[in-house]
Amino acid sequence: MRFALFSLTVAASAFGALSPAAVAASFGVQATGAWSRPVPAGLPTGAVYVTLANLGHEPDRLIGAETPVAARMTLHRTTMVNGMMSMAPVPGGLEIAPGGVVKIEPGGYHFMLEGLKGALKPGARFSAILTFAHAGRVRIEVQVRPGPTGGGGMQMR
Ligand SMILES: [Cu+2]
Repeated sequence: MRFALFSLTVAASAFGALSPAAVAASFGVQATGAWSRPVPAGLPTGAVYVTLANLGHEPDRLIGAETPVAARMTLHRTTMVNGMMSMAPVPGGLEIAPGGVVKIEPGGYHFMLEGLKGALKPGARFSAILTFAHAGRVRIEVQVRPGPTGGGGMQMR
């Protein structure tokens, strides 16, 4: 898996030296499989999931995220406390070891979308920017689709 991702990075770098995505990838973080559950109009919150791979030789750190579809996009961690699911922002960002893969997926981490500006409809796509301490800004395309558990993996209240 790591080798496949690495060759993708090399191809991207060779393809367009001026593309921001290619420049970011050459510093070693690859973001794949970004998705979000559908959210009907009028609801303020949603969640984004993605797999991050650090292909570089140094640790990197996810330090921020933004998207045009919501006022705020913040990394949260879901934990079980006394049998109740709760979530909280992750202080200090998320470190990814060299060669490491972090799956931001239901039940663990998620990017919390707050202040959604409209519905997230099944089949739609939207963009987001993830910011890393070393890799810089990495643009992702988020696909809106139902989650593997039918929407029950993250409770907002
Ligand atoms: Cu959250």
